[in-house]
Amino acid sequence: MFRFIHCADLHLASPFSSWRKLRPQTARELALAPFAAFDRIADTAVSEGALFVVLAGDVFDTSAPSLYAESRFRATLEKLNAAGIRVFWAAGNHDCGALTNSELPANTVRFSGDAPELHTIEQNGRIVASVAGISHAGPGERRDLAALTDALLADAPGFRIGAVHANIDGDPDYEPYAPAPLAELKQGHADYWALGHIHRRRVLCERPFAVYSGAAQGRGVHEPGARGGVLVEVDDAENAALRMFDVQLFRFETLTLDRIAGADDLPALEKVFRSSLPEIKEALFLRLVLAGGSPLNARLRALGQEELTELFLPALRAKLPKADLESVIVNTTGLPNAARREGLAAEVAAVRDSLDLPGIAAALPLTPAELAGFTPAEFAEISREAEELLLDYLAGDLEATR
Ligand SMILES: [Mn+2]
Repeated sequence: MFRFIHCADLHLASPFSSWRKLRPQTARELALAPFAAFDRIADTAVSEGALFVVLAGDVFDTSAPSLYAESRFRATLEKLNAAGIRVFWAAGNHDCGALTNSELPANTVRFSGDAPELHTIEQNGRIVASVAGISHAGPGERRDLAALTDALLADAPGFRIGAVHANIDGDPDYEPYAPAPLAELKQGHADYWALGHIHRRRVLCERPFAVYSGAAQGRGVHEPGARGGVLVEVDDAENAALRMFDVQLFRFETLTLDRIAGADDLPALEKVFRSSLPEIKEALFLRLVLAGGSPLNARLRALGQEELTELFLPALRAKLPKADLESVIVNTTGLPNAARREGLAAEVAAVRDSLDLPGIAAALPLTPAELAGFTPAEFAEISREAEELLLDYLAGDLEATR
């Protein structure tokens, strides 16, 4: 039995630039989080007795990482080196030019961008695994890196791992770098494809495994949830078992409150907010979205971002002490004007009474049998809903009803 760890998309030295202006201290904390996340992955490798770690690209956010970023990365590689854990790094679109000509710690292989390489891993003097991979040669990689890598695995000994940063099966949310169809991976020689590029955790298939570990630290509300790496345990019959483990220092989540029409003052709105909060006890950055009709619409819209954050932070902290607000988005609309609505009600009722309902029913694309399927109570309900809808349209903001 042996274990290895697969991770990807660390995006070390990601700038978090959108935070800098408003909250420089927070920007600093966020910028350090990916380094700490990688360090936690290394700690997991050590504590789980992993033989090696596969980095499937976008280790750095940039091909020209700062000396600080490089030194933090090297420190973690050295920690793995000291524990006798090897590291295989297949660079992606973001880090294709990073540390290409630098000497790395003795445990670390950075795959070339020119041609795939194959390395074997021994345990107690016996080869238990082969790792093949190739880096992106430059930004905008269009070669089928999986196919190139697979060719090397054909006669490789032990459990076979292919490491590439690639868009498998053309995920439209991500750039089409190193594209390859999943069918090709399934028919190839690998037992496990360690993939990077897609930031969500995803097991594309088993036998062989084709796995996106996802990013190790979310970088905004577009990357919500728990994140980390994959611990793979391979038994002596080369059956693999996967365990996703979390390392993120912060989580990002979005909470949308779109039923706040009844909250007509601040305490009422705070109460809805508190009771809707997720039970996430760890460090959390929450985006609060207020939507739908609200009697507080105009007063909410009058506030700036800083004021909104200050307004809701105490209620958030009261329930989740480690949470912070990423932002508060006000997408509310006004409630339909009550007085105007009342004035229109009689007119709408008069229209309803003048309608030739049997005639309308006959014109519907329904058979008499289908129409007969509605009970009188259901007809009354449909009629009432239609009336409300018409009143909303006539008296209020159209969006308030959608
Ligand atoms: Mn990435």
